[in-house]
Amino acid sequence: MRIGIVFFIVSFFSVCGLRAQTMIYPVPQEVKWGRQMVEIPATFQLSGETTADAMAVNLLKSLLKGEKSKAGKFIIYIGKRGDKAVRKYVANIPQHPEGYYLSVTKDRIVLAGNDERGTYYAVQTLRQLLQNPLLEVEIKDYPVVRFRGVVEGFYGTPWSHEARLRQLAFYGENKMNTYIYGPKDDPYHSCPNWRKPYPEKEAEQIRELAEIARQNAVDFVWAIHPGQDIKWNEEDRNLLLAKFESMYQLGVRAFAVFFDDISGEGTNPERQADLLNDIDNHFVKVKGDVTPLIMCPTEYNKSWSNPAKGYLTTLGKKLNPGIQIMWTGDRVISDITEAGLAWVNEKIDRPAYVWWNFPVSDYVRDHLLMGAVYGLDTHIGKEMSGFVTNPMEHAEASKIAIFSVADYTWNPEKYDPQTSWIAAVRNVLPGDAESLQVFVKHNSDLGPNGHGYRREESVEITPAVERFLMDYRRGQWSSEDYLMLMNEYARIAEAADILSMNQENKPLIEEIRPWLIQFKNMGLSGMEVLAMLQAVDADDYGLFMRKYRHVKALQQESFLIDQTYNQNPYQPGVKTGSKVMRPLIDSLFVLATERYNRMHGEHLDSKVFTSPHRSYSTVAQFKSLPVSVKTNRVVVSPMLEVVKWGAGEYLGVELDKSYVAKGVEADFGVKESATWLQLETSVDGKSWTQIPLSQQGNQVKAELDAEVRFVRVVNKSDKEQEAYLRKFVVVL
Ligand code: V0N
Repeated sequence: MRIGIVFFIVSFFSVCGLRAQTMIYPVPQEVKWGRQMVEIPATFQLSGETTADAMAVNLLKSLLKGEKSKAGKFIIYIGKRGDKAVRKYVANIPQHPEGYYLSVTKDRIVLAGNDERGTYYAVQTLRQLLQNPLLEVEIKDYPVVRFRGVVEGFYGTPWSHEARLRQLAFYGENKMNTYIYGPKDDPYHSCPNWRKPYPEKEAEQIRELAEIARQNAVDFVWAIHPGQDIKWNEEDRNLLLAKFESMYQLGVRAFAVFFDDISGEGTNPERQADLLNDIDNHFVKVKGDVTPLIMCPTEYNKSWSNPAKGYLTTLGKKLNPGIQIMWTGDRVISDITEAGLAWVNEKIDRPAYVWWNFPVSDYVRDHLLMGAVYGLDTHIGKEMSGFVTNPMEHAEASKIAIFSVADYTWNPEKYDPQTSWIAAVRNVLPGDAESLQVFVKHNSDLGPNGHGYRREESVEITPAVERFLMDYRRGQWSSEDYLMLMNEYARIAEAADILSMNQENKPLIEEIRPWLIQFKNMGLSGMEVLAMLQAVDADDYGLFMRKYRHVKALQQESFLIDQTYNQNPYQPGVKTGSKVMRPLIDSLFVLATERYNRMHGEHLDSKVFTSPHRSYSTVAQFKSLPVSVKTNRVVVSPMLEVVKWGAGEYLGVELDKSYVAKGVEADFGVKESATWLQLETSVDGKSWTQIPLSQQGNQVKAELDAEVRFVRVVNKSDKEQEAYLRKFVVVL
């Protein structure tokens, strides 16, 4: 074949290959690839650097290796609409806020923004193009959703200052323009200290965050959470304005007021609206350089809204038009749908500013939520004014979801959950993307939880898992399924070790290390349980006993890991592969052991080792509450949500055998719980002994000095009670 054709074919496929590699995220609105490779020469001209956005110019210079020179043939034009340097290209710039035109040809690069942020985003796109050999390209791009980013709004340990600095750089790279600072457990954000200025150290950190945000084209929004104890008077209004003023002095130019998760007078919508309009009229509008005020309503999701009361319509009618109203969807944790937005937008008389409670995990703290971002309608970009994701307390691990939220909010119509997820993994850990992909596949579901929100997990291997389990129960299995499962568990064990040694993103590895330890245990356990099956099938007693003992030891190790790490007071412990891969191991262990016992008349214990004690209840919300052991205390995991405790219903603990217990300590979040609660103990679960409870504030306790195996609290009143499960401990 003539060499010319060969060359053409080779270059054609290499160009396609390049395009696939140089996928740009967020996915741009319009990309036209050329055929020619482009080489930026050692010397080039830079036109517009004195008038273009300083951040954009700084970023551009950091990307270029060669030298600026007047004599350079190759010219780089940078500027925004109206700047002389890009005058010739202004017709190509999209007429959208933060839009830009980027073109790369053999003798020039044009970076033309519709505004300063657009210019900055053009350079961020060029940064991605330069990660591969440069091809001719013409891009016209802009974001569909106006405010895009993250709300640090979770319960639990707030992110560290260093983690926040890394986040801001990540948002700049992914064209997110909003970071809302609102950690529920920061006392200067919420009550009691929202009225007080930050102490010196924290103030300096806020100042630095506001500055670094600006350098990454991110609005640093400082949120205040005054609702739980605010008084609707002049004094508190002035204190709030003074706090905003002190934040303004620290460089903050964007503000929010949250009224979520409060009770009492602070929930009054008329008062809320008056306060916000005051802030808008006497602070935001007066300053002139502050972005639109954001508020989070008390009724922040449809399931909590009572249209008859007119809370949302009151806000919609009274709040100044420019004020943004946040919304989590049809429920606290919810997909974001066209119908759901239509419902709320009509009531608040403006496009909602979405607060998406994913991947936040403060109600399932033993799980990592690193799965794909999905459940977001792709045709509603214009129905929302903003979209911020509420992440996990694990900042680096949250980047998987944050990356895809950036992708979705920039260009919802072109968003694809799977490709975005894979790109997110590659972006967060380029060096070990394959191992991280294995890890996130099996760390995405939440397990059973009070919100009933679930996620896909272990999707590709699930058909083989279900087929194999069904076959094995019938007494046979297919060897290709067996090998597929063995291989998946091997991949899990490999990934755990490879990731734990990764040096590329150490903060990420430190965050997920407990889950890596548990992941390794699971990989090994899966391989060894499958080996157990093989030994039963081969009727090899010696081999079976070896594997059986090893799996039992691994089960105890897994329990120990779960008891040792991440011991928060709500969902302590470390769960991984909890939807598919761990349950399969437990099922196969029981089936293989029982089959072995039948074949050999043995009585090996086929129970999977987990917590020696368990909780049980007739209250729906108390179903399968985790129980953990802390030295001599048997602790039922607390819950955030308010609980409806029906008459006669009970919450109990069953110990693995009877003990002489010392006492019970509890807190049900209300002062008079001892009047309607009855404490009972039993050895056999049939005859019960009533035990007097003493109450001090919300704390109730009882002394015991008796043989017990069951301990329960019963609602002995004749009506449903409201309470919170703050603490329920049996002291042995
Ligand atoms: C859950 C649950 N929300 C909170 C926090 C938290 C998130 O991170 O942001 C998810 O757990 C508030 C929120 N604001 C828009 O979403 C609130 C809850 C349920 C019942 C309650 C109290 C809190 F009684």
